[in-house]
Amino acid sequence: MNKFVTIERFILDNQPQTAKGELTSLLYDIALAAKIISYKVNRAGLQDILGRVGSTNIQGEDQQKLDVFADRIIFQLCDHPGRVCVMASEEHKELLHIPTHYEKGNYALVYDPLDGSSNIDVNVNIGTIFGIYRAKNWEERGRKEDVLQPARALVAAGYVLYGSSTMMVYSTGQGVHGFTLDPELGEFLLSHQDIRLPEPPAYYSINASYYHYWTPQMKAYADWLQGHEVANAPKPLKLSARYIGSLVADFHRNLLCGGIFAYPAEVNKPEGKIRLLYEAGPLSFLIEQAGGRASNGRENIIDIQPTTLHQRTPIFIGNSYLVEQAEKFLQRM
Ligand code: P6P
Repeated sequence: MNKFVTIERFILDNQPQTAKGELTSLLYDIALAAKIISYKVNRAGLQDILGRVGSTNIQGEDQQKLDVFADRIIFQLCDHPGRVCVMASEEHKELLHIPTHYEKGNYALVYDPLDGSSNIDVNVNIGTIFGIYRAKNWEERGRKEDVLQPARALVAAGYVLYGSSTMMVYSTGQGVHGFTLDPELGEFLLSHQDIRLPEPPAYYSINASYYHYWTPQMKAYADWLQGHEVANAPKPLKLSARYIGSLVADFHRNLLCGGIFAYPAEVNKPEGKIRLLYEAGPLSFLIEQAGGRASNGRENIIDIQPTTLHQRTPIFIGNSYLVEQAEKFLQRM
């Protein structure tokens, strides 16, 4: 007899007593948003929802219709139930406040509604990334201080991967757990309990087309990842290259198979591309829960204090040994 464990049941059964209630309900709300977005993503080719809306987001990137849809769904499902006091989204320059006619809650939600959107029109996996903080000051109606917290302060983080199946993977600090959407039931069912990074790692993910823009130290690390012996470095591991160009998809494969994803700084782009608050931060929380690490090349990303909503960070995330080697290579004189 199959033991169907829905995400709702699992969240409820595994929340610390203190958190039962608002956080549990907020995770339900995000799971519901994921189901609605999944419905649209899986029909994107059949409805007039592919392509651009003709506007650009704060990042200056063309906004895809599905980006805008996903952003709106998450905000609308979370703005009124009274769990959240403020939100920050990749698609909005400023904070998203809770309308004054709604009760405010005690959590702050940060999210990238649809990461990897350049892959939408070519049917490649895309994803939603989210992080949940406890508000710093429960009296106020949500301020920047409530979202500008290091990822170590997260009370929950996760992602949704829209691919051959839709999966929701999250952690509340008690391990990383994966749920697969059963389209007939319309339920996320527990499919990957207690995900741990396997050893040895199998993959490295990096966009080698930027090789010429990297520092000599980063080039040496990339050569080492490819299997080249490098002076004064340990023997390289046998790794295969996989790069989808969709952060959530690359992260998810490395989480399940072992590996590292790197989006390093370039000589003229010291901050790299990946955003700290709603991409690197939540994923660094997850990877530590799964036995791995995330670094910007010098320090753990989970401990970086964000100063602005959309700041970027170089990122090396996954297998602890490979991340540690990245730091050693990058700190060479
Ligand atoms: P590049 C998607 O736009 C994204 O932010 C991540 O999902 C992905 O890992 C990265 O950019 C890909 O960037 O420069 O390799 O195309």
